[in-house]
Amino acid sequence: MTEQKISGDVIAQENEKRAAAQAADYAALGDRLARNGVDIDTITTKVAEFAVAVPSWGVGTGGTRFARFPGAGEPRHIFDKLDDCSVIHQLTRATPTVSLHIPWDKADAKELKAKGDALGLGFDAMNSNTFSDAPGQAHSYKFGSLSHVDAATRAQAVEHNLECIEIGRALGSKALTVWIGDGSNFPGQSHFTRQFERYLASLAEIYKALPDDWRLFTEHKMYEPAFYSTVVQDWGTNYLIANTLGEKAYCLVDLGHHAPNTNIEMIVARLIQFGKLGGFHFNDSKYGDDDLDAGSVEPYRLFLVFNELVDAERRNAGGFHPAHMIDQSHNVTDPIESLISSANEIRRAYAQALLVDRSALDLYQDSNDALMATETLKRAYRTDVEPILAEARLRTGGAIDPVATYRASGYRARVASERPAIAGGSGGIV
Ligand SMILES: [Mn+2]
Repeated sequence: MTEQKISGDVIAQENEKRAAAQAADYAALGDRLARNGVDIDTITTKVAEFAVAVPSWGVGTGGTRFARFPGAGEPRHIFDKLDDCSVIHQLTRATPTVSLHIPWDKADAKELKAKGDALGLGFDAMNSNTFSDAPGQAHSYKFGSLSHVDAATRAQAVEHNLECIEIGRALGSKALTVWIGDGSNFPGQSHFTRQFERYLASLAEIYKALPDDWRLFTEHKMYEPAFYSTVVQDWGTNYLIANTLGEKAYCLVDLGHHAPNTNIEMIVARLIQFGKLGGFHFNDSKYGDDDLDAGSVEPYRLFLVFNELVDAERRNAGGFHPAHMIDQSHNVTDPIESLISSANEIRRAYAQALLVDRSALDLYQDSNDALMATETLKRAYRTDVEPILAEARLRTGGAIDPVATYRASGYRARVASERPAIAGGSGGIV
């Protein structure tokens, strides 16, 4: 019996208030889609099957390098974090797994597994951390980790990643995500080639320890914390890494890790074409790695990314099974509400992309009809798919309106009385 943090009665009462309107809206949208030969239930079933992992670090309030303003009832440790993650999944039915971060979430693996099982949650990709120093570690990562000039520091960073794999094995995880803060702050500070050679050698050692049924995801980021150069700065370098390491190595695309205006959907298409798209860290951004809620600033771009994913799904692109994860920092909202909303936005983009008339699009592309080609995408994007998203939640035991239901449940006030506020603390942006 799964432990439920929100009472089933609250969900039922809240759904009851909205059931008639939902049924009417779903029927109306179903009629409209049927006129175009689309069966709404087929779309709803696919949406209901679409899952995205939540990051354990996302349920704590984030911050910037200037300050962090803690919220009420913040999780004190990984077990509280898992409780909060289970609330998101209970209401959305879209987030059955949690991505852990070591050492922030370090705890006895058996206890973690038991807690996950009790809450009905699984464990997604493990995330290592060699971008900050853990208390008591022998060698500092101030000047890098896997690419550090000192062999002992590199060995320590490799060892940490091997430990993450071991913990992940005990939890049923099947992937390791490596993002490093290595780079340089000044021209001339680091030798680009030697630094990248050291990185590749370190990563090869980690790759060797990877279980056969695991995947290794490397994440590129153009800048920050190193401001002049980063070792894995873009998808080109990321592709070189995945290609050099072998078939279990894939590129992870974090939407916020690119320069503004970068055509990310095209990067996604290239990585799919060459069988190296590992998955995503979903978030949104305006200027840099803002880690804003998915779809909050550029929902059309999120749709265009999903347009590529649905296209690949339809034509059974080789090696295509991307991992979907959220990576966000919630600075001014209740993190649970932001993650609920983001999971919905990600599913929304997926549902809209499923509505693209692909045979029409093929014809317009092949006849150089630019206007109708782009209009075909817009037509799908303009469809209000909210009744489909709500129906997918309702049919799987979730909430028609998950944020309203969460607020009605009083969960935040309840945990606030049990969890004292933590001053400072780490927000965590990776
Ligand atoms: Mn990320």
